[in-house]
Amino acid sequence: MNIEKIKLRDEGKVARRSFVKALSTAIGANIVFANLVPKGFLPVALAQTAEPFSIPGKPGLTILNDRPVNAETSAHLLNDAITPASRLFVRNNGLPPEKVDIDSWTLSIGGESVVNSKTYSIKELKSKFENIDLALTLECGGNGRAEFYPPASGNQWTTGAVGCPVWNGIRLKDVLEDCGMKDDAVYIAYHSADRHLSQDSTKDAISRGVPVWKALEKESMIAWGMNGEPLPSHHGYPLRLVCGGWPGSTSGKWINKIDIRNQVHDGTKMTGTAYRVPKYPVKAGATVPDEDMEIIESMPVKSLITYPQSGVEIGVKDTLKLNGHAWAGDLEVASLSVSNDFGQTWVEANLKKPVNRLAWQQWTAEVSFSKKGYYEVWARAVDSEGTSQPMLIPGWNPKGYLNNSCYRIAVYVG
Ligand SMILES: Nc1nc2c(c(=O)[nH]1)N[C@H]1C(S)=C(S)[C@@H](COP(=O)(O)O)O[C@H]1N2
Ligand SMILES: [Mo]
Repeated sequence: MNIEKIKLRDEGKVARRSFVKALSTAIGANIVFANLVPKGFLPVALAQTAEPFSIPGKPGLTILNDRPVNAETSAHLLNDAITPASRLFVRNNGLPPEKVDIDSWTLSIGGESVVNSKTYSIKELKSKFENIDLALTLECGGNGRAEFYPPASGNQWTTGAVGCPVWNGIRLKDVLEDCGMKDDAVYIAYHSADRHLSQDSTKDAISRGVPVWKALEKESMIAWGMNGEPLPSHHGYPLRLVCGGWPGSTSGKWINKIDIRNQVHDGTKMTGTAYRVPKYPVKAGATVPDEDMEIIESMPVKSLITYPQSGVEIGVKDTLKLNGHAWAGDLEVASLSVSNDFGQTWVEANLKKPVNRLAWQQWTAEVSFSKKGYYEVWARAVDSEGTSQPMLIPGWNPKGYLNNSCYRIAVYVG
C-alpha cells in the first residue's frame, strides 16, 4: 500500500465521500466516525505495512537499511517496561568498529576547556567512580519521520526508534569533575571508533554532544552495560554515552574521547539541517536559512500503545484493556488520555511515575464501544508543563525530526 499515493489522490482529485467509501472497502468494515476523519488522514489499519526481516539478536525488528544498519521495533514488541536488548532499535550512521578489545579500550578526556587531560581504561572507570543503574529513554530525533509530507530524506522511521533499557555505568559528571573544567566550558563532544561510510579515515561518522549543563545532570551517563549485560556491539560496545530525553544522536556509541569545549561543538552532524530544526514554524517544503535553524535539545512529549497490537478484534460488549508508555524529554509526563472517537472525547488513563527521572512511564486504560464497526484508539500524553502531543503531524522541518503526533491503533468491533 503506497501511503503517499493515497494522500496525494485525496488531495484534490477524488471527492471526499468516495475516499471514505474506498477506505471503508479497503478496511473491510464501516468507519464509524468517518465524517470526522480529517482530509488526507489515513486510517491506521492501512498505514501499517511493516515487513519484518530479521538480524542476529533482533528477532522481529523491521530493518530500514543494512548499510549502515538501521532497524526499528513495532509498538507491540515494546510492551516491556524495561526494553530488552533484543528489542531496542538500532541507529548507525557509519560502520561500527569490528575488533573491539575491552581490556585495551581507553576513554580520553580533553578539549580546550579541560583542566587536566586524562585517559582511563574501562577497568579504571569501573573502580574509580560510583557505579549506577538507570532506566533512560533513548529516542532517535527522526522517529516518526515517515509521516512528514513533503517527505524528508533519511531513515523512514515510523514509531519504533525508541526504547528504555536500564543502563549500567557511571555519571559523566564524575569523570568531567575528576579532570576539571575551566570556566569557559560550554559543550561536551564525543568521538567514537566507528568509521564513516566512505571508509575515509579523516571523516567521522558522527560526533555530537550536549551543553555542559546537560552533561552535569546526575542522569547523564557513561555506560558499559545494558540490563546487566555488556553493551551489545550494535549499541556501542564497550562504552557509550547515554543522555536520556535528548535526541538519541547525543548518546555517542563506541566512544573513545570526550572533549570539553569552549564553544558549541561543531563536529559531524552538529550543523546544517542535521539534528537541527527551524526556530519558528515554517511552511511544509520551505527552504530555511541556516541562521534560522537551532539544535534539537529535549525531545517532545510522546506515547505509545503497546498492547493490544493494532488490528485487534473484539465484541461489542467487551471492554478493551490497553497499556503503553509515555515520555517527555527532560520533563515528566503528567497525564495520558485515550479516545475512541477521533479525539471528540477522552478518557484519562492510569499513569505511573517513572522508575527514575528520564525513564518512560507506564499507563493502563479501559475503553468500550457502543456499536460494531472500525474504530481507532488514540493515546495522547501531556507533559508537566501542560504541553500535549498534537493529534496531527506537528511542524514540518527539513529533515523530518520531532514528530510526536498521537499514536493510534485500529480496533474492529463486531
Ligand atoms: N558513534 C556513534 N554513536 C551514535 C550513532 C552512530 O552512528 N555512531 N548513532 C546515534 C543515533 S542517531 C542514535 S538515535 C543512537 C541510537 O542508539 P542505538 O543504536 O543504541 O539504539 O545512537 C547515537 N550514537
Ligand atoms: Mo538518531
